[in-house]
Amino acid sequence: PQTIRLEDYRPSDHLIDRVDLDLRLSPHDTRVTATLAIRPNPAGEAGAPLVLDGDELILLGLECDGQALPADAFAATPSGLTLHRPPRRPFTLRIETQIDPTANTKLMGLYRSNGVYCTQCEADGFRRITYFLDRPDVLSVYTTRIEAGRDEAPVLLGNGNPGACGVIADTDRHYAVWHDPHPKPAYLFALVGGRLDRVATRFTTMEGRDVAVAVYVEPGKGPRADYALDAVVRSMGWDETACGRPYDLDVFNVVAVSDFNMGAMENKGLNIFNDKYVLADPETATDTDYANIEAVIAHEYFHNWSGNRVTCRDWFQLCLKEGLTVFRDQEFSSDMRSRAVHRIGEVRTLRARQFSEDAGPLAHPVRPRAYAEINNFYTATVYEKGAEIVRMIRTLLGPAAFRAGMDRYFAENDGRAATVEDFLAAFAAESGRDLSAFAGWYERPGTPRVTAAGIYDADARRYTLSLRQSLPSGDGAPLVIPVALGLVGASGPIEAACPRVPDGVFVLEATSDTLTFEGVAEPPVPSLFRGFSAPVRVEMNLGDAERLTLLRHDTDPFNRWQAAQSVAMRLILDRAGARLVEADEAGPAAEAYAAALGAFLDAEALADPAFAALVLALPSEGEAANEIGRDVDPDAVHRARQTLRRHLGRSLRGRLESLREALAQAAGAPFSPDAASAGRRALINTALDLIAMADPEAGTRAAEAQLSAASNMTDRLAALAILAQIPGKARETALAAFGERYADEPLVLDKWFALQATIPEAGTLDRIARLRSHPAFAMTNPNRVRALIGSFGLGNPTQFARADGAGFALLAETVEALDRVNPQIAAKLLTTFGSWRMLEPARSSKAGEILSRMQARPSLSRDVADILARTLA
Ligand code: BAL
Ligand code: ZN
Repeated sequence: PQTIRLEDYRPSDHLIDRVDLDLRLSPHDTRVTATLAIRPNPAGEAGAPLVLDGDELILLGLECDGQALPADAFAATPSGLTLHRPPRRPFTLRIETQIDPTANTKLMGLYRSNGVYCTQCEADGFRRITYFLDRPDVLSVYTTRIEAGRDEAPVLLGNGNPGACGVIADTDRHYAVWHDPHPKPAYLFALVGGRLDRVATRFTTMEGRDVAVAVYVEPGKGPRADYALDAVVRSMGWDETACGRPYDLDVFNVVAVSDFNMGAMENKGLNIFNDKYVLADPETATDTDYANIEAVIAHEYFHNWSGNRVTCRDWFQLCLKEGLTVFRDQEFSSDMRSRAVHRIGEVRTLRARQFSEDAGPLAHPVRPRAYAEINNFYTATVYEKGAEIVRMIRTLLGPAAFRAGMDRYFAENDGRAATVEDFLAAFAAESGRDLSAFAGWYERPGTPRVTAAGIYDADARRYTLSLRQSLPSGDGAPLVIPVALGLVGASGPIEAACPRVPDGVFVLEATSDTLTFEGVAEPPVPSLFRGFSAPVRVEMNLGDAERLTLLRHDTDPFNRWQAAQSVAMRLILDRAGARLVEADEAGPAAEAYAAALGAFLDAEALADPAFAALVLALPSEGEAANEIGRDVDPDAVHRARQTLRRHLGRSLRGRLESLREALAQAAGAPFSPDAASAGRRALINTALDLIAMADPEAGTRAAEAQLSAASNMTDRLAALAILAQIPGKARETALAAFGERYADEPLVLDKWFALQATIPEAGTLDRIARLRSHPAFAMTNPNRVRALIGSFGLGNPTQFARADGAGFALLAETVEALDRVNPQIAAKLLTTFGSWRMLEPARSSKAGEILSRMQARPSLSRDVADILARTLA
């Protein structure tokens, strides 16, 4: 495939100021008439041909300034339309195309989801609707007329504000006109037509604009949209109070559809969502679902400024809108919930997804320099590491200069397609700080490593801390790394003087540096990267006792959690490294760890159950594998982690049972999805999980009781998840009953698919084969595929990376079959192979063989071919 490079960027030779679209929706024969007001771009090449993008289009008509064009004046194929000699002045092009939304299983462009017409145009779906300059730096004002059968599509929605609507005389059809006054790139175009229920409210902006806010869902699901609607209103309020950003149209619509490639899409004034991130009630949604809905609703809404009002010049700048908007939604969720708990969740996600991506063959800079298929760059690196970069800017500048920089960025770039340089320039201007070295974070792939070493001189009451940074990509200028830090002693925080750590943040700008703290009265333990102040791996030779001092006494909740994680990780790695097989020998270090957790629970669990649940949770097998980095045996990692869990369960059993009782009383009824209630449920269920590890029989009984008594999906699913890990009749009975109970609830069945796909047993492959024939499973629905096959690849390391290669084969077969239906999702699924090279030789050679066989197949999509080539490189 052709490689597109950042260095080759050139402005478009033409601009399109206005777009008038007329779409006559019909299941197999939709007609699109686009009337485009085009002019030469003064910044482009004079007299250049007009080259419009297309993808699987049928051209029915073409006129320039009202005249049909002679055959030698243009060339049209399904994938492009070229005017060889376009006028050198403003002109109007009228293009009529024909498309088949029902046949569109790629879910890009205009398609039908459960009978609802909807669109997805980012990154390059608009060219599947009409021929266009489908690039983000061409901004146009759109007026859209949508026409459809009244019965088939009583609701017709477009971008912007509603205009005229009515029935078409003597037909069963009607129409609606929408006008969006804000110039936008084509990727933000959207329309919806279908039979949908509406829940609505109103919001008055800080500027006094009265906005009609609505969420549209499939008929009958209205009550499940209330939480999402509330999240929209809270997002609108937060963006005003926290960021000074008001909404700018008279309506804001959210539509939930069941077939969607992404989580959701920020189309101007008409956000289209994967229904998984809208629909919620206690019977069908877990606490995690509620939190995700809140976050994704906020994310898409916040794009209205960070993405829509200020968009990206080209797709290399994707992090400009995505990293920034993730940062904004993280801040929103932190304000709505517990900041510390949320931060830990963000870092767990980053480490699980981004650190592994950065350590494997798909590693790329936050701002990539080249791509063959842009859809493959909607990655954890662009999103999550991109958000960490914005967070580091705030840490470096402080909140006031950061806010001023954001305000300047929006003011200077409103209505423009901007670059990372524009973003950094706004902060540099406000803070007076040179950010050119900091910009390295956008350019350098790989997770930096910071190695720390400390020396305490008791006589001088001096502590010396050395820090050294290194990047996997070897040489190059050092990065600018904000290190939030402090010192902690045996009985609490230590106040010590170090002028180079103002406000608790040292900025590591050189490859190595040394800090000296004076007046340190006792041997300190350094608490480094408080709040995870930079996306780095930290190495310091601290003993367990020192780390457990941090768990007890650090003032930074993130590092308290991190301390417990680090001890657990070392215990898992030691055991996995020795490839110990005996089941129950935990050892004295594990005893000390369990004792520290016990003391922590006694002191704090009831005061902050959500935090306690996180402290009790061990690092995942994937994280442990990443930490090992090479020659990984997933079975050894699994056994090591299970042994430690079992040990914790046995050591803490009495406490865990008392906690469950105390928390159950406090949980109360009715169900509320608020963070405090969710935290109590999290600890209740984490405790049950450990109890079941210690005593599977008692765990089974307790899980069965919880399953039948549960008043909400969080408790029900947690109980089922515990049963799913314990082989036997109870498991099969519970799984079958759950499957029957929710046979008509696809989003709940997704949880059921995922639970079964992640059972770490040899029989799971057969189970998945059976579930692929389940009536609810469909290769055409991305959520189903992600639930059953994606969860297997991402969440079942022992079976995906089976020594016989059968797990890899299952994934590969699915990718090949899916590639003919939906290449974008097929390529995403294939990224589960990202860590194949770090496996021990027998497993990695099996993976390599299977990937190479796939690469030899003819007619792979560009999406899959690109991931394959990079994975095998
Ligand atoms: N822009 C694609 C979906 C999202 O990140 O909001
Ligand atoms: Zn986004």
